Amino acid sequence: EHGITKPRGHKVSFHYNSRVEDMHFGKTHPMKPWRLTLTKHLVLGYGLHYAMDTYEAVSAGKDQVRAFHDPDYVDFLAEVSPQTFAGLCENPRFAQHTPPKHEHDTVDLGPFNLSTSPGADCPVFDGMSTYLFLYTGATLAATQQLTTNQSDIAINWSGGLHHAHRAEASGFCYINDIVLSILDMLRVYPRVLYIDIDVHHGDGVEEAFQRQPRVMTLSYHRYGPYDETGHKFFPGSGDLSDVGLRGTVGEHFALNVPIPSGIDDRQYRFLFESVTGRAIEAFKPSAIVLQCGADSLGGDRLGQFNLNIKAHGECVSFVKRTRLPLLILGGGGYTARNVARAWCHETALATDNTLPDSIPLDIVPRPEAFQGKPNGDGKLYPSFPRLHNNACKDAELEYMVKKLEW
Ligand code: TV7
Ligand code: CA
Ligand code: ZN
Repeated sequence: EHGITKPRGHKVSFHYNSRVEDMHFGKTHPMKPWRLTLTKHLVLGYGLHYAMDTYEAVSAGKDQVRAFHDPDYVDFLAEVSPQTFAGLCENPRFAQHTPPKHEHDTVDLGPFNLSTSPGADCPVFDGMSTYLFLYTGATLAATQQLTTNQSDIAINWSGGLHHAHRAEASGFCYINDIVLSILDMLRVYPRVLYIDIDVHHGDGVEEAFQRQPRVMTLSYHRYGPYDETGHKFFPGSGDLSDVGLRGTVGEHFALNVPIPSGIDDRQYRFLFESVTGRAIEAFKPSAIVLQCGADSLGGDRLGQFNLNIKAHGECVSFVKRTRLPLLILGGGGYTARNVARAWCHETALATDNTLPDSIPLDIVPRPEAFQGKPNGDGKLYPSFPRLHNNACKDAELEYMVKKLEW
């Protein structure tokens, strides 16, 4: 008996393809797609799939991605792999997109800010094209589910990659699935509100719609110098005075809430509810896209906020209470088991379920999870380096033995 019930009065759809799990950005890179494996295991372990329609995502088409991205960039992303990268860099059509070299650069950057150097934010890795077009496909399917009135809430935890620009990868993001989704939504909804609770500024989405009064972007993020060297927290934009492109009709349709490190639940809840509430009142959106980056949680490897899962989830509940068509996306999140706990909890909130403190069903490891996969550097890494040794046991332990914080 799983105890999970279908939500009353609304329909939720869940979009996912397990093929995104096998990807490796590189051995020390903070972005770990297996956090999605963990999330899936918790969602299924709790039986939350009984409360939603689940869809296996298919890859987005190149034409769909061209709705926002530069056609050269789309071709490059579709063809690139560690094997083809050097050859593609020689092609003049792509070489013209190579940024000029800076003396302080620690890594060699190729076209579109992509790189095969270790330490790059946006590395070229094995299976990368598959990964990019799949997370985008999942977001577009989720979007279609909403625009055709087949779901009231649609979820894609593998999406939410808010830094990607028209012809440039940035901050672990290659295809901006959020921009593509909002462009689709604008065909049917008069106004779309984008809310971003990732600890980083949602710069790619803001920039894409800086002249568009039918889209309001609202990002909450860490902002300001973060160490003695004067370096700014990535990407360094999103000041309070940044309100959309001045002198255009888009002015005042971007909102930014810059926040110092260490913000706690109470302070964040106050900010989130007052600013978001007022934005909804004034803008009267017809649909909402919520990017739920989990790097705003306390203890995140990259983040500097101090939120508990409960407060993070309250953002989802607050937005859900508007009863507007809602697209829920993932994003950042670098302490994998906290990411999984948060997104599983938020899947429960979306479906009006309250999770018990223990997982009622056994989490069964898949046999293929034990097979390694060669990475871009030719080395063999285990597909799920921690899942079957630590992480899921951690999750089981933390859920079943220790009481949850909420
Ligand atoms: C949405 N922070 C994405 C957030 C993107 C943050 C950055 C790293 C990082 C990259 C690594 C790595 C890292 C421990 C952390 C100015 C730089 C400094 C590369 C080392 N370890 C999201 C992007 C951010 C790559 N980038 O919003 C390989 O940290 O600060 C920067 C830029 C230049 C490049 N160097 C970092 O959450 C999904 N990168 C280890 C290996
Ligand atoms: Ca943000
Ligand atoms: Zn982030």
